[in-house]
Amino acid sequence: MGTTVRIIGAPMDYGADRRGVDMGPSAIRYAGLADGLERAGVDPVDAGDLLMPRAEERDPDANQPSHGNAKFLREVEDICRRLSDQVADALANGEFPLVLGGDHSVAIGSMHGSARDADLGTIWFDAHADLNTPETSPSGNVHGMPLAATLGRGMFETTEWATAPRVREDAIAYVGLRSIDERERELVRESEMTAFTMADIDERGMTAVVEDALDVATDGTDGVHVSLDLDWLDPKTAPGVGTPVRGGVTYREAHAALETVSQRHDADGILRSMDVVEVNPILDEGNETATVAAELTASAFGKRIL
Ligand code: B3U
Ligand code: MN
Ligand code: MN
Repeated sequence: MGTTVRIIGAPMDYGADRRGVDMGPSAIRYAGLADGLERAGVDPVDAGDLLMPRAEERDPDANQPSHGNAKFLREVEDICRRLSDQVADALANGEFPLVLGGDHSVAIGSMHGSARDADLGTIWFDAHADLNTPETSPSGNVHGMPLAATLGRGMFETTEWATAPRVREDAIAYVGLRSIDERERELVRESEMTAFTMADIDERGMTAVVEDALDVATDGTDGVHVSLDLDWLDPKTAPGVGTPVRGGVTYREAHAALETVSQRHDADGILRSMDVVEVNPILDEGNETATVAAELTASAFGKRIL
């Protein structure tokens, strides 16, 4: 029997300005996620989507002033609490939790659940650093803050639903950074995280960079969380995202990266949880971004050309 992968849909769009990312889970499923996973040799089980109220029915500023400019933080909290429970339940059942976003604020819940009973390493495939605090965020969008929330930075210091003490800061590796805000840059520099930028990928090649990222994420940890933000890819390959940044990862580099993760998993069983986020079907062209998301997920679970 192969690994059972529990697909958990988190159609969260409270963390981003542009509506439509709530349709991400449906689009990724429609693009053939389950088939791809089966062909990769794992058994997908679909847990459906977490229910969430429409953003229009909520007041984005209801949580102020306790959390500065962080919009919809009460709604994000409610969803992340439920998501954390689902991820922890899947792991307790011996299943692998695969979370489909939604915007990247869902990672707060998935990492919180994954790190309840394990010291967690993390690989963050993203154009952005997602380390803003409510104090530093230029947008107030929580999808630019998940790592700060998880690490308890700034106003998140007392946010017990978000902060996951067993997420090891020194075992977080960024891969593919190319858009960091002014004040966020200081936070990244001062942190214990390892940042591999697009410049590192240009210089050394994707496979070598991801091998190093895996070394960081597995050093002294019990397992690795992979967080895949589709804006990591170049907008020509993945146009259906809310905050595209040009100069991103190519289709082939992306597959090489996820295959490298999968090979390490085959050898050492390192993977523990994963999220696939920021697919926005409204902004997409012919469901291309969701298709790439489904394909890359299958690569992560071991789908090979031969
Ligand atoms: N750093 C900016 C933009 C951003 C972060 N994550 C995404 N966009 N997807 C911010 O709003 O924090
Ligand atoms: Mn992100
Ligand atoms: Mn991003």
